[in-house]
Amino acid sequence: ASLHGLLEEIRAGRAADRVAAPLVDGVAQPGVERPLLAPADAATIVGRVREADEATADRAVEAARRGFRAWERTPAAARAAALEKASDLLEARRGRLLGLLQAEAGKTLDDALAELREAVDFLRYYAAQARSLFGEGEPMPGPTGEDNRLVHRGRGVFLCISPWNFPLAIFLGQVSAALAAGNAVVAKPAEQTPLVAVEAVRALHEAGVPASALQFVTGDGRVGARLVAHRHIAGVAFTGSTETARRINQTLAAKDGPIVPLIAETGGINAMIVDATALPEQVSDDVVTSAFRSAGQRCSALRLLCVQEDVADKMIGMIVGAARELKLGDPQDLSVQVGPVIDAEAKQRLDAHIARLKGSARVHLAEEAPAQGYFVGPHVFELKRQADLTEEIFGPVLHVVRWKAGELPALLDGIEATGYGLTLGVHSRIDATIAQVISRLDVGNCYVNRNMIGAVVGTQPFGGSGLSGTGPKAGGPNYLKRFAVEQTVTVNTAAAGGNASLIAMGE
Ligand code: UN1
Repeated sequence: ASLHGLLEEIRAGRAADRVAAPLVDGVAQPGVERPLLAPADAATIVGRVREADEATADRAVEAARRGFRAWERTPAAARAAALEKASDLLEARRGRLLGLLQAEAGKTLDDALAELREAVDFLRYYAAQARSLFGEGEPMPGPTGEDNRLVHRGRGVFLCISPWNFPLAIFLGQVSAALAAGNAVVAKPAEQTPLVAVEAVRALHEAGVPASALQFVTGDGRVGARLVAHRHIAGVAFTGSTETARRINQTLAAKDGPIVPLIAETGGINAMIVDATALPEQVSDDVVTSAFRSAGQRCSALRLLCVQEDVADKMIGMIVGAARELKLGDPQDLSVQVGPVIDAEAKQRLDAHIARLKGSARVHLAEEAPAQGYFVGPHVFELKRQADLTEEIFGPVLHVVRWKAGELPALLDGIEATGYGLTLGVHSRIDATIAQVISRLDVGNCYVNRNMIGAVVGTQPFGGSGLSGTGPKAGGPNYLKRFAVEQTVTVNTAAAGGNASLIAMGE
């Protein structure tokens, strides 16, 4: 379709008056309503969210519990077909979804399109995985006269808590994986982005996921904490801050009853190592993309650029020159490359960090931001040492350090010592250097001579270790298994009446 046609669809999709209400068995629940303001101007009401209270949260878990058995008994192929149908619905509703991603989450059209693509990919990838993993079970080798199979099945009620920075893709990635594996789901979107999430839930319901198998609970961290503590939650998938993941883990550990797994995808202080042999134009391009695209609001984004001294002035100059050209503003304007940050709190945190660094670091770039809306201009600061950056800064702020030949091992030790391990970039034309960097760092996603964002579902399984997450990697071949329990079924096929088809009944 033409760009003009797409923009028309987006305009039409934006017009509707929207409310995201908690859905228990598909029925909108009462609650206090709060307007959702567009981050681009902090004034336009994009829609309203109706907040769930604790009683609603409890009811959603109970309802999911009742929905679990029927959904688990639905053959994996039928579950997969429902996810695939939902992916078609998302594509058919792209105007509305892109419009919401722009208005509610402040995404540029490029970012919104990439996110819609990723959401569709997650649905189709996990559907395909469900077919192969959860169908007949995996035949295991063994003696004749016996049939051994490893069967995967749902755990029960899975709680999915998702972030505002990918309100469609990560929301659906978690939910579709849990559903594909045969779990009932209680989904809690980020409090900033419930409108696009409820669209995703509606698409899944319309595509054949029973309302009882997918419950939707709005609200902030208090509601999230209530859900995590509920005794009938059998597993939790969480993407967000390391600190929240830790709190979730503590709550789960303190609960009575079965041990509950947590699949967490958290933050990073992602570094890129650039040596003197790197191609300057390529580095500049990849740094600007990795640090400033999506206004730096990706957990994969580049935070710490480490450049070899010999080329540092030249590289920093090129990067600053390119970053200065970025157009900041309302993401609904097609020429804009950097949109707003998500809310007032995010802006305050970034502004405070920037003010601190203006007093303590060398300032290479400090772009002004529009006064209205939650904007932060791109910044480039040079730090004296790697250890000066101790926390994840979630926005368009790039930190740079220089290293001299011989100092690389100590620099890598310092990066490793942060405990984070999400993404890593290496730019070099020396294979031994590339191998040295990658093998020293326990980082989930390593990118060599390219940018560090936009992992592709099924191609670049995504996720980190240490403070950055538990694994398994989203969009990878092992993700679904963590949402499931394993059951080994051994049938004596030599016994009278022994029949391997018993296994299908047992499933
Ligand atoms: C996140 O920002 O929470 O590779 C994770 C990427 C995305 C990052 C998602 N998959 O840029």
